[in-house]
Amino acid sequence: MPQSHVVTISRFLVDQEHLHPEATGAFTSLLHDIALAAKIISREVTKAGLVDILGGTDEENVHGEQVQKLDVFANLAMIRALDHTGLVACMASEESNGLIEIRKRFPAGDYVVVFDPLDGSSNIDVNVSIGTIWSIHRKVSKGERGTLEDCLQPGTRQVAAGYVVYGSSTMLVYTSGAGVHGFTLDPSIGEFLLSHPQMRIPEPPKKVYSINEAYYRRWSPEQQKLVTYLKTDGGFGSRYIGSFVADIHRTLLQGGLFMYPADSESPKGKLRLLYEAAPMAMIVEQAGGRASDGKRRIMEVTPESLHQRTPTYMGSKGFVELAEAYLAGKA
Ligand code: AHM
Ligand code: MG
Repeated sequence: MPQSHVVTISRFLVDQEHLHPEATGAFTSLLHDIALAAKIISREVTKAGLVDILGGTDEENVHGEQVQKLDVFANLAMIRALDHTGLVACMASEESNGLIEIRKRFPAGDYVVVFDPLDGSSNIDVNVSIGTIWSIHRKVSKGERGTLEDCLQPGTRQVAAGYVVYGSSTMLVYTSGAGVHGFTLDPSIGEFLLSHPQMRIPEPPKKVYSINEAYYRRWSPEQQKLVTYLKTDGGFGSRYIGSFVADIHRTLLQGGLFMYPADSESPKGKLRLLYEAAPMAMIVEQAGGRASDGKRRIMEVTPESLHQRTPTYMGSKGFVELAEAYLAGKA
């Protein structure tokens, strides 16, 4: 690629900012900080296989440092990249039970960041792709510091959402409501480079469904009927990585239908609304797809608690609508 065509994430964010004369630069700076955390987590993820050589969790490594579990490390990397910036009012994370307040010695800002620092962590030990998911809201409460109310906003109020997939390469994909853009990390220069501008789920999509089919017996008769149709008369193929970020990334690039339904043991499914489903819903919709809990847009659901779960159906619009029709008993 000629040098003039290389667009770093920094340049891209600044160019986007210039499209909004009212912008203060705070939002650009926030995305920058998240990209930095992603690079730090990525570096650590690529070293994961060396843990047994360098020392395991709760042990000291060869440098005399305590080795942390990767998900704990990722959580701290996100918090540390954001808490001192004066841009963030409060945060919430899959790894932290309650609200993450900004420490008193740092100023608080106008944005709220919620995240799953390392999703799919059961895949770490087998060297399969994992990811980070994040979402940004504007603070709505009146006080100086953020509150629970600021975190518990519906997906429609997100000002940006994104994910990082640590795969054969590390990619950062984000939307701020004007399309979805993907950047690939060039580890030799430590920069995310624009590789996938204006991502759209392809039409016609690849006919692929993605679900943990081992739970078949726990599903509703409607869910069973849907999957039976997809793999017989529907003519669909199947792919399931078991890493939400990686499964959605494939769905964005190729099309398909990702499902994590409710079942008799998990009446609300497994995935978390606030920092897993809602950010991915914004990205999928921005890429021309649909994201539903089986009945309604995930984006329109107001969370009642930080770690609330939701059934999840995402991907090519027509496929998600087909799933909704089956679940409503209309197909
Ligand atoms: P985690 O947050 O504990 O990592 O769990 C979330 C992961 C998702 O990445 C993935 O879609 C799902 O769990 C897979 O679950 P299952 O093993 O039940 O199919
Ligand atoms: Mg998770």
